[in-house]
Amino acid sequence: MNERSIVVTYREPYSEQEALELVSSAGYSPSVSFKVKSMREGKYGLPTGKAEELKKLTEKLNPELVIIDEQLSASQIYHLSKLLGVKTIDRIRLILDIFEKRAMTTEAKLQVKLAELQYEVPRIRETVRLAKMGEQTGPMGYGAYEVDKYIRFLNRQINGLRKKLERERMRRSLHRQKRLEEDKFIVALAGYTGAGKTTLFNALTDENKTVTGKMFTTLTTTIRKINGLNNVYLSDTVGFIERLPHYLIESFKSTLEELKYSDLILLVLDYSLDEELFWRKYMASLNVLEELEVNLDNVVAVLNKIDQKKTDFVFQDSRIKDYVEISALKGINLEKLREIIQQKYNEGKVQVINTKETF
Ligand SMILES: Nc1nc2c(ncn2[C@@H]2O[C@H](COP(=O)(O)OP(=O)(O)OP(=O)(O)O)[C@@H](O)[C@H]2O)c(=O)[nH]1
Ligand SMILES: [Mg+2]
Repeated sequence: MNERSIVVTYREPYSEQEALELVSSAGYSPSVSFKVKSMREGKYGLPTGKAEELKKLTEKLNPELVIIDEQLSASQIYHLSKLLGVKTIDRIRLILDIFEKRAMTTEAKLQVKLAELQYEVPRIRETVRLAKMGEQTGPMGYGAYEVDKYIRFLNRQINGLRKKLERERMRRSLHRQKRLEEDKFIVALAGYTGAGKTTLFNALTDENKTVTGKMFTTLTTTIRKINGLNNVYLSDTVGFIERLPHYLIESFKSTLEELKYSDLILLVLDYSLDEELFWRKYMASLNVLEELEVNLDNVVAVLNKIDQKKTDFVFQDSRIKDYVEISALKGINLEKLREIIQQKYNEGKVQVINTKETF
């Protein structure tokens, strides 16, 4: 796929940069950005004046696709694409496009399919309703039977996928149970997409998993033993992003639950970012962890990419007390990280013994 596109983004440089990265990760390129202050209002999502301006730009550039870097309602997408006369997609569809490209395992494919159906169903209904209103061909109910039938079919698919994923969840929980019985200590990597989780995973396990500059390179979970530490295993999984809709987290729950049930979480953060963007991504990551009901006492902040650190702000947050600065790529401070993991493992063991004594 190689489409010429216009991407509508918020004005802040980091929003534009992330939007362009998403667009390129989805395989759409090259794109022209069109900046706006607001994308969550009115008929088009954009203020009417801006929508008109965008229409002029669209006429001039004749792109194949317009991407709105925000979640729009079905009716906003409908009205905007009608106004522009080109295919128009929103941020969620864009992220789903990337996920669809990356999904390699059966589980990841099921998860992406579920998220897509949950995205599409309310939109199909709304789009059909609006199209009918516009056409004015007889009563509103015309064709409603077919649409209802189709939506019922999609809902059955959703239920089927949920059941399959539930079985996958059970399978995972059996594995977890086994690991628990074998006294294995599970360390999970979490963090924003592109923070360097897989690079760190490879460095600590001698694996050779794919690392790219593209977003959402990893969608599935892999677990491997950490070198040089007995009984300690590391899991790498899907990255986070800002403004992630709830149902996307919901459909990836069986994968993301690895975080909830791990003994220790390494929250990998890109410490080379400027301060504002660093905290933004940190907050987005904390939101996901909170949504998964992770206990923040079990989280260590791993401040990655110190080889590239440009500004001298320091990490400090009362919610996460333990932290370590590393470079996964250059192998800086990895020994220190191993020591922290070992120490947490020892503490964990003590806790287990105590609990056993108490009961
Ligand atoms: N300079 C520098 N770059 C790094 C470091 N660690 C990772 N990177 C780069 O950051 C980019 C993203 O790395 P990944 O390991 O794929 O990131 P990820 O967190 O697994 O990303 P997702 O799988 O998309 O969630 C790659 O280009 C890496 O080479 C580091 O310590 N220093
Ligand atoms: Mg990765």
